[in-house]
Amino acid sequence: MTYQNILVKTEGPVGLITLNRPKSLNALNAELLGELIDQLETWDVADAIRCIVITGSDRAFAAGADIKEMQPQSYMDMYKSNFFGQVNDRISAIRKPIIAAVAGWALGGGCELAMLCDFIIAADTAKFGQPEINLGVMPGIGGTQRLTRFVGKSKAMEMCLTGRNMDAAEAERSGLVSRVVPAAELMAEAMKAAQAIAEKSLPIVMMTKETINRAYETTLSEGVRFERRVFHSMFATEDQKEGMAAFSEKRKAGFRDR
Ligand code: CO8
Repeated sequence: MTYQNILVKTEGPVGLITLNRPKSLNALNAELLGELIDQLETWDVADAIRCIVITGSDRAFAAGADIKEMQPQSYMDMYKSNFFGQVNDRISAIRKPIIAAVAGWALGGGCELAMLCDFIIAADTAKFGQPEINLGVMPGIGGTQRLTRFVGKSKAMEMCLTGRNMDAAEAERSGLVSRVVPAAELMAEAMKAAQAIAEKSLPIVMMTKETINRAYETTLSEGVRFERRVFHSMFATEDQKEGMAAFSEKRKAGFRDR
């Protein structure tokens, strides 16, 4: 499949998607998002891919949904197409891990896309924000919900109500990103993390992702119960036997995804 708005490559078991609409700072139009989802869904069921990285350019991860495309849309257009709803639902349904490697602007839908990934590694140049209020709307791809869960009510309210951005250091302090690295090292660090994940047992990785995501969907006691059930089920895998045997035998585990 040839794409117009994203670049796609693989490095061993890691799939890398680079958002590529440089003239509009990777503004997320329908075509780009369609291509992104298509590639994510393709890799989600491809045996050769074990972890996915999404990145943008040095200047922008993505400066938001495409304002020029959205401007003339009516309520009925938005309601009937439910396009942003599908973006949220289909990216949330990806079972393999996705890392966002963010440099420059991650605004509006760009910040929401980064938050839809499983964790964010940020360059020291990264800037996160939900400036939709300046456009007479609010976040619409999960931003009001995810930002509030990730950084707390006070910061989420301030950002969404005033449109103020966070720099990378504040994003790390607030728990929005897992860590900040020098911009020149962003891709190497993100790919290293992805390669490390790719060496684990893929089914165990997928179950771990699913279980952590339960924390946002349920009560503590139900989440712990879910964790226990999944944890017990891991003892039916060959990879649990191999991982623990390798530790005792002081060797590297050879996981077989079984
Ligand atoms: N959409 C369309 N075009 C954009 C966008 C965007 N979000 N962001 C930047 N561009 C374009 C600019 O129009 C400009 O194009 P041109 O050269 O043709 O004039 C080009 O990219 C470069 O941008 P600037 O000249 O503005 O670059 P600066 O370095 O001066 O500024 C900024 C960079 C601060 C990032 C600035 O471009 C900006 O403020 N962008 C808009 C940020 C924004 O408001 N994002 C939120 C968008 S709304 C959204 O994401 C809602 C998502 C959910 C909707 C769900 C509805 C149901």
